[in-house]
Amino acid sequence: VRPLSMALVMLWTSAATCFADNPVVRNTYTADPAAMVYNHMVYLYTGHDEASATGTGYVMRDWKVYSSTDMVNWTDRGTPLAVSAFSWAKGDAWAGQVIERNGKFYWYICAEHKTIPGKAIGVAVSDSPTGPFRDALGRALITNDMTKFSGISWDDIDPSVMIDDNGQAYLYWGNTALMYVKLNSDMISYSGSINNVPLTQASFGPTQFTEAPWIHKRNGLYYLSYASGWPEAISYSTSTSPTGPWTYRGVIMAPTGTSGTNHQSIIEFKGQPYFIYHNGALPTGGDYRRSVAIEKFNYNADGTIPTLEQTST
Ligand code: FUB
Repeated sequence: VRPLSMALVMLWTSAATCFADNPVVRNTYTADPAAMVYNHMVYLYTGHDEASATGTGYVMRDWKVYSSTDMVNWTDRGTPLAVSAFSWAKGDAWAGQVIERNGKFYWYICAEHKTIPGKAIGVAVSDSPTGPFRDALGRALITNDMTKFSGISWDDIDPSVMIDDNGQAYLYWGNTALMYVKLNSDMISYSGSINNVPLTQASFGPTQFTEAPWIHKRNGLYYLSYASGWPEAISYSTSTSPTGPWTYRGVIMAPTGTSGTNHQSIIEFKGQPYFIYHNGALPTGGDYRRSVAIEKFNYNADGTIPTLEQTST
């Protein structure tokens, strides 16, 4: 791993450029990567860990975005969204995801609600993938008093969105309990009830859903990957329908060893699948100072995802 001090020197000589080696961003701590392919470009939306080296909790105030045309050279596109953009939120810029629909970009985020105890999910909108983004609703889309599946106040986290081929959009999210709802085509409202997703696991423990759902579709099959157990592995299930039933398929990545959490996105860019995740591998990194990393992979012939090792340089 390239020492942070050396990375900082390189940053000063090469203003907005990040590096190809894992972790891919070395001048700041980034977490919860959500990648979006749009117009021959990959946009990588991340959380931003600002805890001190001895910190014992998350310090997360805003979200960052990077872009690349080759998954090797990354350009820092700034910090286009902060918790302060949401008048209903009071902190904790936790994981989110951006998706495009009809030329608008919707950024689903999680933050701590000011008046309804617990985490909540909001949505910001922009005409550009790099912002500026503004709160689309002026209130949260999902709050803790609407969802009673887990009994905890931080279950309304980690939104992931997919628009199916027929135009129906789905929002998934959760901690301990996994939930989904059908979004309307305006992408900022929903119809029908909030549903709990039963997942079939091979066993309890390391494969059990913890958080960080990510939904993607390939060759007519829906893939639901998620952080499982503790420390978190990344596991996945598949289904022939976005509403299940889901069949457990295995672990994609074992716990990283440097961060208790992991959080993934899975994309295909120029015909190559990528698994994007976080660890604590930078010098003085760890649970609250995480870093985004990327692995290339190929699906097995039967559509399953192989187990992936972390790489670093
Ligand atoms: O970054 C804060 C939280 O840690 C995320 O919401 C979870 O997925 C875990 O990565």
